[in-house]
Amino acid sequence: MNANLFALFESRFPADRTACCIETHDGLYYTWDDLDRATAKIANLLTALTLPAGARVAVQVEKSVEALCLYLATLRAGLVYLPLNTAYQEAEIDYFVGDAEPAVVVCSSANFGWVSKVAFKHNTHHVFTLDENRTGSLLQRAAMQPDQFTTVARQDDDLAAILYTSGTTGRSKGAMLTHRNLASNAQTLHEAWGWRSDDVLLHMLPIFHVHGLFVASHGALLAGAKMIWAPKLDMAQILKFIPRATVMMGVPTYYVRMVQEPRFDREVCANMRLFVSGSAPLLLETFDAFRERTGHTILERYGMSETVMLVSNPYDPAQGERIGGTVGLPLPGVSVRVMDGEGRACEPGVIGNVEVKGPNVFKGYWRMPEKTAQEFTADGWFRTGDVGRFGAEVAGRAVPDSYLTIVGRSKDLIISGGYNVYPKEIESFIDEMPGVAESAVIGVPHADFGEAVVAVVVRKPGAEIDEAGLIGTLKGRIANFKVPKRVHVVEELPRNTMGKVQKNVLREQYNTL
Ligand code: MLC
Ligand code: AMP
Repeated sequence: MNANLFALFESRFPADRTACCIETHDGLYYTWDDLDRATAKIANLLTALTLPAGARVAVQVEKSVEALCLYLATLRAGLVYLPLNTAYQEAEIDYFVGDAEPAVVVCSSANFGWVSKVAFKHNTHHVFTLDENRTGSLLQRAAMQPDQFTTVARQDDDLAAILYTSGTTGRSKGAMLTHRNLASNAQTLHEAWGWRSDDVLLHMLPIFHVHGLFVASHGALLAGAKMIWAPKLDMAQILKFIPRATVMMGVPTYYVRMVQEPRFDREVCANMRLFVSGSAPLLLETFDAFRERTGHTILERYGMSETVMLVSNPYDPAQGERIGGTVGLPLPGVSVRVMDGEGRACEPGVIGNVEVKGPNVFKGYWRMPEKTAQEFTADGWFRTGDVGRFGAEVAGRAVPDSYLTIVGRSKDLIISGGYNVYPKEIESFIDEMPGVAESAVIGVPHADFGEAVVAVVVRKPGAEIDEAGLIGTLKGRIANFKVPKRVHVVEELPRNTMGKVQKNVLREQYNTL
């Protein structure tokens, strides 16, 4: 059997391929036949480049149906997909391209000038453009290719995608995901969340991270269900399309904004079957407010780039209640344990490190065998870097011992609006700036983004540091969501007796924006 993930999707295409597969926010309709032909053409183009096995296709483009087709075509051609956040700037892209050495880079035509320079510098000779209005050299070249393609045979363990996740040391790591990782997780979620062929997914997430690219798109593709495709979070479009949708997924900021919208009520979401939240903690107050407003109980789940989805609140009430503040039960086939500092399993109610195992757990970090080895225990469990507990209680309510609650992170990580920001990376950019002696970057509570990035900066003797100037410089260098919303200039950073910066002290001191 062909383990290629695309072969699995193909096997689930509906019998009527003239049915609508994707409807866009601006009124275009793509049938399942269209999806088949478009992916075949791009797969033929990629194949014609005669790339070596395992070649990477790095993509930084705005969201479009054609961008999804490029992802699917890469799978279909047996190559490895490497999605990149559109907010990344030159220094960030330079690192990813240098590290991953992709054979092909696809970018927007607006960025072609600098992206192609970066690509050529790293010996990537195939650079195509793709824009959200269905133009660019990729589609021009693909248009000349045949519209049939036999999906390339892949083994379970072959790479399907590499997802870069920032590292605690400041260097991003490429998480290598195999066809089996993605296929097993998609099938598990298909069952667990009761996907149906008559579902309609309102797809409003970006497609360069796990949540939008895998969890949401794979769900609809595997069910042979239709998607309504919108470029980004937009309340007007939610109000327009949700009456026809049955499933929607979002990071917590999506739900915060929905409950703030007075017109978002029971009536507009009467047709909905399932709202899923993940990528960051959903506040209990948002969970409660959403239920009160709409009558729907958000299903919160927990996962990460290295593992796809791990734990989910139940879909089916017969399997249990959705409990706000918890992330639910380990998904079928996924094992989760909470361990103390000595490598012993914690009793229910006791907080410890979350470790996981299963067919969904990645193959390792790209070209970082030591880092990979460090992140796995001797008995083969992956250390998530998240801290949690089974059971106990949330907001005074008893939680069954089978339910996991994420209470924090052992990794120094900020999650802002569902995007990960590693303080170390931002600190290294700030520390290079003139007048800066050192810095500490922390996350503070933020009503919209959950957490916001704040920098505490020590100036060199006699130097002046201007908050707006520092923020302005950073905006030109790193992705906008990583830029601190505030900069506090101080004389020195609080340190413990070991000389380590006490970020908890800073978080208390600067806990509002
Ligand atoms: C935008 N801005 C942010 C931000 N997003 N600041 C902090 N954190 C964020 N996440 C800033 C911009 O820099 C800009 O500032 C201003 O907000 C307006 O930008 P925008 O693009 O118009 O914002 P908006 O469209 O409102 O975007 C917010 C958002 C977006 C929440 C819709 O961030 C988003 O789509 N997040 C989803 C992330 C996601 O898909 N995560 C899944 C990861 S997978 P300025 O100053 O420049 O004007 C994963 C695994 C798992 O974690 O379990 O799923
Ligand atoms: P990423 O590296 O972008 O894949 O982010 C994964 C991280 O997001 C996890 O390790 C968690 O810290 C966090 N995360 C994902 N889902 C949840 C959730 N439902 N609750 C709390 N944290 C979450």
